[in-house]
Amino acid sequence: MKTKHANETGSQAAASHRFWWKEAIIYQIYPRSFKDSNGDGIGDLPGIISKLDYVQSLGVNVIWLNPIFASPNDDNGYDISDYRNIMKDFGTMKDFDLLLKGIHDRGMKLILDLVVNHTSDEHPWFIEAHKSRNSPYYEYYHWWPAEQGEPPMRPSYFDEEGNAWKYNKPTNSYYLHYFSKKQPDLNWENPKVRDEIYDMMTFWFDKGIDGFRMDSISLICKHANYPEIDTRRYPGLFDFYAKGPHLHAYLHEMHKEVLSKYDCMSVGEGSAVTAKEVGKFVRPERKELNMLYHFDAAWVRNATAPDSPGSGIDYSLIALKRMFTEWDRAVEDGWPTIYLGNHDQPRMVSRFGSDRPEFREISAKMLATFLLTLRGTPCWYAGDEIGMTNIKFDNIAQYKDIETISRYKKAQALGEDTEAFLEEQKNISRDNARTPFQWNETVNAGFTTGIPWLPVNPNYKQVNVADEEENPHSVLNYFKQVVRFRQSNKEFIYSTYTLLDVKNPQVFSYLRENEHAKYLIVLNFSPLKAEAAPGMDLHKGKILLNNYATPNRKEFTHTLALRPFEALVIRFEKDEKNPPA
Ligand code: ISL
Ligand code: CA
Repeated sequence: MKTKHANETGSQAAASHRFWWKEAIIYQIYPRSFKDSNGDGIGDLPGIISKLDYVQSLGVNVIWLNPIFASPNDDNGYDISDYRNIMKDFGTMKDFDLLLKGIHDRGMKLILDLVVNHTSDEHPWFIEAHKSRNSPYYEYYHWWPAEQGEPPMRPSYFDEEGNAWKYNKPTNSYYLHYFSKKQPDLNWENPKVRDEIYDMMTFWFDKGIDGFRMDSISLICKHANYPEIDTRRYPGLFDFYAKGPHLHAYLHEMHKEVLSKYDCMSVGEGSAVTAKEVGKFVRPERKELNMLYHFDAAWVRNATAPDSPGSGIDYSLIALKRMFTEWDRAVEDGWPTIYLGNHDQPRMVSRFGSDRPEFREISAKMLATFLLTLRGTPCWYAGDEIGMTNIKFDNIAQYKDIETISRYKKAQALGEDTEAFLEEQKNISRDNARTPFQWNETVNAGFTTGIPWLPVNPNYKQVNVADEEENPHSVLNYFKQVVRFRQSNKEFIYSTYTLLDVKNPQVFSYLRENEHAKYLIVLNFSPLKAEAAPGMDLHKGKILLNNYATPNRKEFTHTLALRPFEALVIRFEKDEKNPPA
């Protein structure tokens, strides 16, 4: 599939330049939790194949699968032991080929997860490397020789003791692992490692995949002389990890060696990348990646205080608005990607909407309007289209996620308040988003005939695809409506974005504008009534989308009265003689 490549020269850099990946809606599937075909309680590739008609019915056009490669599953597939084989739990290469064909036959595309910051410690490279300093694979990883004393402090994200160095006796040295000790970091400084990775990427492209989501890509390049880190400058230290000296040289090289040869999508996970830095990754003339997603929205709840006690919102919506606007501007000449939830985050309706029964559906619809009408390619997490919510486990024994478990153990060892920790995990643990997909109201929500690897959310009798397909007012049917609006209106996709009503503590309003029309999007993020004042004459607007079944019939002049979590998309024709103010 060597066609005209996706990352052309600077002259084509304009944000309006059209590519399929800008017009895509990415549908993210966590394979372990989507559909089990053989009753072992674990979702698998044949399960996904059996549900491709459903995915197609949504109107989305790109599927992103979390890692499906051979793995001992210390971190659910983010610890890969063989990049060219399929995880046994998920099926075989034959299943993969059928899946890819099924996706392409339905006019959709497939992107895979590229996990190359680290491998599994059970990858043959590491098995060889850890035996001897003389192994040709030793330099595939990062080591600190013990004769030089204790290695400089490096924190680990998943390690129970928090230490990213682990001593290895046969080599009398420590290896580096930013994540768990079963996820040793690859040494990108070694050109052989980079060649292996580019070959592996080429292997999958030649099979016909359409791109990669790149895991932890900002962390791949290390300061390989291991300086002591100034913790005042980098308090969390992940910030330091994301700024390795040759990072952009490597991404540029990857583009040249692989990405430039295919008409593909590349979307990086931008851990610790700031809005100021994103341009370096995605400005088209730099020839690195198409898009990069950030963590700023995910952290807004922890990082900001409510705007006003009367807003009914327990974080700063004004900060969230500013943040999305800043990121939009930061990639004015590139292309944003938008998400509010994924397999690492809690369910978006529980975090940014409300999972209280009276608000769950309406707020899930409001958030769908948001994700699908911002400028950028939306990354939609499977299950959000039916309004799936956090499961909120009570007990540490219910959790399967290495992050929650290792942090719990660490808190315990430090004598910290584990009750408070568990309360917090109800809202933020990654397992909240990993519970099985809710297909119908039969046992285990139709996910498996066996025992599901993670419990099904008990609300599956109210929240499931089968019921929502029947109900014209369901979250699912509203989602499809917004998808249709976006997919049938390419001009809208390329429209500019402008934030309005900046200081409103309850309402997120913005204008999308092109040659022919202006679209006003008004979103009440609060469980209370609200008023929007977008600062324009509204009376000529035509309502295209409204998440309430009973339409908002108010005559609008300059303000809009909104019901709790109400969302409106209003179109204004552009008439040169009579512009809409
Ligand atoms: O924000 C972070 C550090 O700044 C972390 O969230 C970290 O970058 C993030 O957890 C990376 O996530 C990805 O890599 C992990 C895996 O467990 C996640 O599921 C994946 O999305 C290790 O491969
Ligand atoms: Ca299975």
